[in-house]
Amino acid sequence: MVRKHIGIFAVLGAVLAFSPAAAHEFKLGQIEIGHPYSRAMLPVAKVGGGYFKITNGGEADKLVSATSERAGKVEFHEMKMNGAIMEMRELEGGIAIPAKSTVELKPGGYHVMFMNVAQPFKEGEMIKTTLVFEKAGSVEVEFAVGPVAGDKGAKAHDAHAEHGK
Ligand SMILES: [Cu+2]
Repeated sequence: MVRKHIGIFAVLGAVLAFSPAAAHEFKLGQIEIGHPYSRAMLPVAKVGGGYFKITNGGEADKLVSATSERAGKVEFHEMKMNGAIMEMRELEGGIAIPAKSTVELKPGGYHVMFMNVAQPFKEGEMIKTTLVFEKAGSVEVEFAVGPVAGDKGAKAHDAHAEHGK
C-alpha cells in the first residue's frame, strides 16, 4: 500500500515540474514574490503587463524600480475606474509595501508595465526581470507568459497599447 502512494506522488511531481503554468516564487529576505506572470502579446504590441503577489513578512519597504532585458523600460502603473472609464497612470514613486502585508499586482489594479518591447512576449516564455526594493535590495524573477489576455482589465490594457504607438 505504501509503495502505491509513493508512485502516485512521483507522477504528480513530474506533472507539476513540466507544467509552464506551475506556481513559482522568489524570495528576498522577508519578501516573497509569488508567481510572476505576463501574457502573450499581439505581434504589433509594444507594451505588456506583469503581475505577481508580494508577501512581506518584515518591515515596510517599497518596490522602487525594475529592469528587464526584454523591455526598453519597465514602469509601475495603477489602473482604476474613473466613472465608467478605466484609467491608467504611472506610480512614479514606486509601490509601497507596508510591514507584514500582502500587495497584489493584478489586472485592473497595480501592475508592472513592460514598455518599448522589441520582441513581443510569446506564451510559454519566461521573462527575466530584476525588481529593486528600497530596503531589501534587488532580486531577479521570471515572469511566466500565459495566453493572450481576454478579461476586462486586459482590454483596457490593449487600449493603453494603442495610446503608446
Ligand atoms: Cu499599464
